[in-house]
Amino acid sequence: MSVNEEVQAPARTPAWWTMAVVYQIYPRSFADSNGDGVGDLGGIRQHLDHLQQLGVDVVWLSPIYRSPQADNGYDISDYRDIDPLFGTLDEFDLLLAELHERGIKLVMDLVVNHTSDEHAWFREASSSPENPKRDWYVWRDGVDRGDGRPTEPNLWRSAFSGPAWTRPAGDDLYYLHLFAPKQPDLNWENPEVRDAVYEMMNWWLDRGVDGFRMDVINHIAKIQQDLVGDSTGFRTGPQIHDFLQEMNRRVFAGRDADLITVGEMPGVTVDDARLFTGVDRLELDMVFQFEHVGLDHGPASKFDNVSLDLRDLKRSLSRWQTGLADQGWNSLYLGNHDQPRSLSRFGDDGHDTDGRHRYESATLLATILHLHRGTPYVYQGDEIGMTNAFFTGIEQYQDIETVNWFAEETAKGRDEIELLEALRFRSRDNARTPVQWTSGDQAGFTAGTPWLAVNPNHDAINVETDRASGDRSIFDFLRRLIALRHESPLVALGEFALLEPDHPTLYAFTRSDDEGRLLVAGNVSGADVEAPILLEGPWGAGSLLIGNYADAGPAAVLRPWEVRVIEA
Ligand code: TEU
Repeated sequence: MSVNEEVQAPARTPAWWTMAVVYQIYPRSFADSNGDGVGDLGGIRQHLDHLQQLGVDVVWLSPIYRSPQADNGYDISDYRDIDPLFGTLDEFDLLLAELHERGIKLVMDLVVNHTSDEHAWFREASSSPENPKRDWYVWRDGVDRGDGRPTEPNLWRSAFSGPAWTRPAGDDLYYLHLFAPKQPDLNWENPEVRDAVYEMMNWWLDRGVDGFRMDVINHIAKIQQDLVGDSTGFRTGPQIHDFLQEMNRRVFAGRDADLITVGEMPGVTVDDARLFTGVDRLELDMVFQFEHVGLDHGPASKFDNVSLDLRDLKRSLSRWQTGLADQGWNSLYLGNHDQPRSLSRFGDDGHDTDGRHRYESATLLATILHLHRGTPYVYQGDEIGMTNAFFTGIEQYQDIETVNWFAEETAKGRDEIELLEALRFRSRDNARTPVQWTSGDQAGFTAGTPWLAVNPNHDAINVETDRASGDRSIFDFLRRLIALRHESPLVALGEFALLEPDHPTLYAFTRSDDEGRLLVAGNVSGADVEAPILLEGPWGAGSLLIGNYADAGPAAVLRPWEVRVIEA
């Protein structure tokens, strides 16, 4: 079958995950049960009530495999073991059983674009050019760029600074690493690599896990001629569809109805996503796309902050809604362990703003996200409105991307104050500070010293305080949004239509199906906004399904960060 062929999906029962909500746990920052300062499986097991009360259907764990932790576990040295930092396989089995008892599924992070350089496969591959595992990785000759001395095979840069190629001491060739030198890329063109990955995936599914979140999975398909040329084909090569269809046949076939698969895919377009997620193409259930989280990036890099124009965000998300309406499926997210905290990025976090509307802005953002069509992903801490870290010194940061970028830019002579300012908004560590459980010591995260500082605002922002806040609890509001998706096919599946695309602060859209319709109208600003739409057509006589102000307020004005979902 031609890989680009689009197949029209016939009407069928919607998959369970169209009504599901996923909660992402970044284990090292969730909860520490043994006082070593790093979150672990024991810590997760202590907070299962939290997840169950929130009502999420699925937990996705960022990597817990054995790893030297150069990239916090996204550098795996053994795919079939748990890193001692987090626990043991026995403890993992317990966690899985306890989640299942509560009706919660568990998704593993699958990091197979690259391994750790300490994985046995790479140790063998780098031991000699004749080693049978040599071709499991991507090796190329250096290129003479005119000075008689061979340098890297092409000009690709690592996402974590420096060239994407390293020549080990004593070796003639360079190996490819799109991320850190400690994360060598696997060679997916080699069928032995694919066999080994599929076997490992089956091993986890046989153990009982319910699916995979696949790290940079579109990077497994490189455009081969570009590996020695200087163009940009390090991802989404045409063979990607063959790889994913093969994976589907070899791993998911026969059990896919119970599973959930999501491919993380930087740079993919709506058209790509239609192919990856069209039901009859048998590739993936959904993808994480990056368009909407790139809108506030300047031309230089992700650290180049430009202010977000809400109109761009609305148009972007709306294009994905429309593009995947008849084929494929959206994942919905505003933040994760790589992105700034969504409240700091889009809301009123009390830092450069006055913070009076932290509750309203957090609930507004959640409502907009959860009322789109797709599967929503909640990142740990968002359920209580956690904010960026706002570190002030480079020594406070741990993230490899942050640390390397700062060193590279200071070496170019850039002003440190300016760099720190950029990190304050963009460093991945903003989302990685420990979950704030209480107002007490280390926010109740650990009895020891946390691997990354707890945000000082934990005295006010923490699970205990939020849950005692009555009708101003963000957790409780989110719980209601999640329940709404479970109860309402209209919320899960209804058709999406954007209203007021050119309005700079009003975010309005409708959802509709044969049985009913909803209007979502939100004020993405700290000032009142006129919203005549609230009185137009059927909406004036509609009823409020959920909103984030306790009293009714003016009929056609939305107050600061107010959102209303109206049923007509
Ligand atoms: O991230 C891939 C990715 O493209 C980026 O979001 C990345 O985090 C980086 O910020 C680019 O600027 C995935 C994981 O989510 C991330 O944590 C890993 O570091 C990365 O892959 C490598 O495994």
